[in-house]
Amino acid sequence: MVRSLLIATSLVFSSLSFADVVTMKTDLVQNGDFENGMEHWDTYLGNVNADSGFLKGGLTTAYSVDQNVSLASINKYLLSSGELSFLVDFQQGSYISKDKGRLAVAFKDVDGNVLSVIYSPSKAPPAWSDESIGASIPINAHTMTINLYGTRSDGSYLDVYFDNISFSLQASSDTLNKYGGFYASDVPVLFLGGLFLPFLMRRKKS
Ligand SMILES: [Ca+2]
Ligand SMILES: [Ca+2]
Repeated sequence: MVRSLLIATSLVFSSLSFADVVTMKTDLVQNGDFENGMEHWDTYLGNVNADSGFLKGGLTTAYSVDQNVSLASINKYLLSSGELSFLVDFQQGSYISKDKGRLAVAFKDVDGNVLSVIYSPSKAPPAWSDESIGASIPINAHTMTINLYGTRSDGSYLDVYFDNISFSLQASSDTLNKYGGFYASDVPVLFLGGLFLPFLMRRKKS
């Protein structure tokens, strides 16, 4: 009896694991491709430019650049379910793999308290590299800050490059059936892949 219950439980978990995961690319991060210079991005440390259509450092030892994003357009029932995740895709590069950078995503509550911060690994890819980070979104998240950070270890210029930063929302199809679509306005959703696919793809890159 105990044994058949255990088997039944593991079957339930494995079938949940293979539920469809739905990914929707949003336009919540603006000018993530830096084609409009530094519009929507604030520089808090060092100096940067986007003269070539991507972010890069100037004659500086470190830079820190932020974009603050409201999450008000997201379906609040879905958000408060605790079953909503995000994925940030971006491209990162460097000059001769010396100066390192990383991207971070911070979620804050309505009072501006930080609820969680997720960091990409600090690295200096030798050529443009496709990167992504993801995690669950805290239930009380009200705003999000995308932070780009670079430090110089070689030469005069801080050669940490970022481009094509995009923000996607993810939830299982079961969760969406229960709480509605991703947005308060309930935009139709796009169905993609299995639950483990994004994790496997991320693992392969690291
Ligand atoms: Ca660009
Ligand atoms: Ca350098």
